[in-house]
Amino acid sequence: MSRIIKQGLNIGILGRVNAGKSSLFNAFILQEKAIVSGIPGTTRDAVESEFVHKGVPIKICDTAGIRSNARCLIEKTSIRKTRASIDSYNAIFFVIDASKRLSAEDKMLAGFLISKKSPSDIILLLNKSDLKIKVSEADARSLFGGSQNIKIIKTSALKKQGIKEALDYICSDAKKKIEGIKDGIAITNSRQAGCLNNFTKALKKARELFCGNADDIFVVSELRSALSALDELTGETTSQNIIDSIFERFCIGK
Ligand SMILES: Nc1nc2c(ncn2[C@@H]2O[C@H](COP(=O)(O)OP(=O)(O)O)[C@@H](O)[C@H]2O)c(=O)[nH]1
Ligand SMILES: [Mg+2]
Repeated sequence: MSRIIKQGLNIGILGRVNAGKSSLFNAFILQEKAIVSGIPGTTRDAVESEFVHKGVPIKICDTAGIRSNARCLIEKTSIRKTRASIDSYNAIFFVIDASKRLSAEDKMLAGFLISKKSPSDIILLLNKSDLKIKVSEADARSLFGGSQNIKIIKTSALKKQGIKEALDYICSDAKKKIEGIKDGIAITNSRQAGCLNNFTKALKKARELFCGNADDIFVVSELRSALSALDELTGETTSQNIIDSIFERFCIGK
C-alpha cells in the first residue's frame, strides 16, 4: 500500500476488444488521446495519462484488448504485454460491453484477472449502458464466482455517464487504504515537529548560502545541522562515512 503513497494510483483499463476501453480512457482524462474505433484490435500500444482526482495522483493506462484469436503478430505481442502489465496496477477497471451478452473472452479475462488480483482491486464497468442492456449485475458478478467484493458501476463513455462515479470510488477507496498508513507515520509530538522544523530551516539556509556563493564550509555546516535534525527525528545516526562521501561529492560538484 505504501506504493500508492509513493507513486499514486496506477490503474489499468482492461477488457475485450471493442468493449469501449479507449473511449472510457478518453472520458477519464477529458481528452481524445486514445484512438477509438469500431474495428477490433485498434489499440496496440498501451496509452498512459496522469492527472490528479480528489487529491490522489492517478496514472491510468489504456491497454490492448484481449482476444483469443488475435489476427497478427503485433496484436499478439500487445496482448502479451497487457497480460504482463497486470501486476503493476493497484486497481483494474475491467470493462464489459453491457449491450452484448457475455462472451467467452469476458470469461477468460475475468478468470485470468481473479487469479492475479484480489476482488477489491477490480472495478467492473458495465459500459455502453446507454444502449439496451443485456448483462445484469448478477451476470457480471457471476464472472467472478458471484463475489460481492467486486464493485460494479454502469458507465457510458458515449454519454459520459458513470465516469466521475468510477474515479470517485477508486480515490475514496485509495484514501481509506492510505489513512491506515498515515496514522502510523503521523508526527505525533512537538519534539518531532521541532526536529522537522529545524531540518527544513537548515536546508533553506544551506540553499541560500549556496546560491549566494558562500564558501563551502558554511553550506556544509548547515547541511550537517539538517542531517542531525533528521537523525534526531528518526532516531538513527547517519554514519560518518556516508556524510563524508556526500560532502566530498558535493564539494567537488560545486
Ligand atoms: N453506444 C456506445 N458506444 C460506445 C461506448 N463506448 C464505446 N463505444 C463504441 O464502441 C466502439 C469501440 O470503442 P473503443 O473505445 O475503441 O473500444 P476498445 O477496443 O475497448 O478500446 C466504438 O465504435 C465506440 O464508439 C458507449 O458507452 N456507448
Ligand atoms: Mg482500444
